[in-house]
Amino acid sequence: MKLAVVGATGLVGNEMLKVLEERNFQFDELLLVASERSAGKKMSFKGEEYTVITLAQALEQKPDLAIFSAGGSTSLEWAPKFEEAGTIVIDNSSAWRMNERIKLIVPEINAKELKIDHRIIANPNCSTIQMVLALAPLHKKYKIKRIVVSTYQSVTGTGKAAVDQMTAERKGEKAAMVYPHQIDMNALPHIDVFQENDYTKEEMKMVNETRKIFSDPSIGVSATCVRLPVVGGHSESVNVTFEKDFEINEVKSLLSNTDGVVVQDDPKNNLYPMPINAHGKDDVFVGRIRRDDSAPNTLNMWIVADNLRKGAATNAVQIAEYMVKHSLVHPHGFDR
Ligand code: A2P
Ligand code: 11C
Repeated sequence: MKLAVVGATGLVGNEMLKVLEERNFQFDELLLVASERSAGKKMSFKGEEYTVITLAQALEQKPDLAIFSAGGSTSLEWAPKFEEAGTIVIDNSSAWRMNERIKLIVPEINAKELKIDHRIIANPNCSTIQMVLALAPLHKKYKIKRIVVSTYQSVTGTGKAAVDQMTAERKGEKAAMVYPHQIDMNALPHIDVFQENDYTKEEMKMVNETRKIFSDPSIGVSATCVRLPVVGGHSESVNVTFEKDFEINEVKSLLSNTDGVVVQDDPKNNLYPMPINAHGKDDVFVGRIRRDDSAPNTLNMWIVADNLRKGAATNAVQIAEYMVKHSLVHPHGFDR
């Protein structure tokens, strides 16, 4: 099996390599791919040195599996070329997510939708993944009617250049501006580009991706996405209304028994999820679980996860693991 990591020099790519190593993902050959700017650069994986190559060079080598985290336009242009060459593409960008022929997968929720003819598979947006993972067991039991979510997102979601902007501002140095405003000591209610309807693209991803993952276009979702000068993870305040009523203890127990979810909810001891603790972890942390007494069947909770892990690299590697386990990736040399 020949594996390509596209965007290997970026923040998600870097996390991807850590996750592949930690989970001992099996392959025979690894291609580290980035832009022409990085071609020839040396990187190491499990103590071995690799030379970064371009997308064109990687394509010539016809990898069996490629995990893309190099932005939407790169995926839009190159994923079909790899697909054509017989490569399975797991794509972290927003380029393919809402395409009807493409599956949008959070393995714990809908991996069963994956079949042999799916050659490009989309990884959802980080803020969507952590929210739907925590909501999935509750949706199954009580059926979601409406979600109102406000996010508090880490600068790592934008990439390396954004972390550099924040760090320079913090040191009082001149920063190369990635955001339209200073990010350090600030909060920007602006993630990704504004749409015709005055919501941002990030907000609309939360609406549309949630409906697609739950296969339920009737779920109401209203999102406000905010960037904070934080690294380590995205936090979300989620207010969710169900069709059926619930018991708080049952909600906590359902969440505690969900794979990939950890309940941290002991307000008397100041225990609640925080990005500083989620950093580097694969789980989604949930706390501040409480009834919203202002509306029927409505719950408040606080959801935190490392956006580079379960929000990106870990989820993508879990998709790859599922596909290998279910023989949906053919080893190198298999006659396609
Ligand atoms: P490079 O380092 O050569 O620019 P981040 O989100 O942290 O900024 O990382 C983005 C990743 O996507 C990097 O690995 C970057 O490579 C890669 N990338 C960006 N544009 C392209 C492109 N046109 N072709 C291939 N890789 C790209
Ligand atoms: C952010 N959620 O935090 C974004 C990053 O659609 O995959 C991921 C963008 C995407 O800025």
